[in-house]
Amino acid sequence: MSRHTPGVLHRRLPGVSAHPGEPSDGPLTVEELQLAARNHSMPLEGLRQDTTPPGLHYLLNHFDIPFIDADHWHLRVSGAVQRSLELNLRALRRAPSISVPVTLECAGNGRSLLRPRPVSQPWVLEAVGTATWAGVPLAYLLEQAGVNENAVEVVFTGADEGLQGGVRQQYARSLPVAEALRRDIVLAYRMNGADLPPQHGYPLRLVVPGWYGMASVKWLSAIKVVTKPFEGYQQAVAYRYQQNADDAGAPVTRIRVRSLMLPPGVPDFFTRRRVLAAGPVMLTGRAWSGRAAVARVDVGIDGKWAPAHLEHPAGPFAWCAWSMPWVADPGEHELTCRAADASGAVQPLATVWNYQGMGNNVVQRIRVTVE
Ligand SMILES: Nc1nc2c(c(=O)[nH]1)N[C@H]1C(S)=C(S)[C@@H](COP(=O)(O)O)O[C@H]1N2
Ligand SMILES: [Mo]
Repeated sequence: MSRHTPGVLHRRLPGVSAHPGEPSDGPLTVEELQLAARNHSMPLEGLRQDTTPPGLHYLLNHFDIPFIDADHWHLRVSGAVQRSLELNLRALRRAPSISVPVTLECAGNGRSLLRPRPVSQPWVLEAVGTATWAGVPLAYLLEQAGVNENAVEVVFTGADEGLQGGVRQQYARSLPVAEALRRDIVLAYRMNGADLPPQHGYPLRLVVPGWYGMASVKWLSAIKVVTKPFEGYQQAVAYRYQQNADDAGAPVTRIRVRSLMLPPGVPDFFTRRRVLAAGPVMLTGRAWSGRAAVARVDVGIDGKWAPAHLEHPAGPFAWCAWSMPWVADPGEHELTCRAADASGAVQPLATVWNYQGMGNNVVQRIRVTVE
């Protein structure tokens, strides 16, 4: 290594490449297994509940969960503002508050279904959850600070730190100013009515309804209003729709429309294949989109589609329940569900590949044996 290392922030460790590896057709690696053991998805039976209990809500942490002493923690709001702010947890709890039901989904959900497989957190289809997040509206704090005319983005930095792509960093993401001023973005100190659990961002996290999960920065330590687009790793390198490693790609933003079905019957322990008794069964699930309201869900049984009944969601960015009765006849069946949103977007029937495995909202297929 050079003796003239410019500083720890952009130092690349010897032997660490910019990417975890090229997409692979090989078996799952030990590194993917290690990530899968640290981060978990929502068991599909979590689709039964409107609100996902914290232990069932999916989890994605890039680095270590920081240990934060809330008595000495504070949030700093600075940069291109009229007056910088510094607030502790008590001050935040005294500020006006809102409570927002939000479906969060990891942008990498569905990654393991791609061929070749982008090598990272190996999600299947369940990196999703819906919680009620309560705290201070971000817009309120930004208005208190007074955003300058020349501001373009707001950068959110978490207390967690590590290396990714050989780059030493604190987890950080930005939002355009206009987006940051939305009334429903919350600096949450409560999840489903309780303090945030450590793994979900204690004591304070950002929640950006409608955006894939990477925008909702946990363990928030600083908010900085900036006059140039933020170029941090999680903004400029990760979370891009790329065709190859050299493609600058387009930024990943809002959640694409998706639906999931609660698998009927009982699973086989190892294969998760379902076994179901013949006769009437109510097929149920949830559907969501961060771009527009869910407009319809169709359920496919052995390739034959019929519309499901939709219920109202708890909020504009919370999933909605759907159901469809089925009379299961003995034999092997394939069950599918497919949602469309009010923008006209519909889930693809086949995977659409990209280099980082982002936004794969392909339909779910469940094999069942009816006895
Ligand atoms: N500080 C910090 N915030 C973070 C992350 C992280 O690793 N560090 N992961 C992001 C990603 S990629 C996702 S999908 C969501 C996951 O939120 P959850 O674990 O509460 O479900 O948090 C986001 N916020
Ligand atoms: Mo994510």
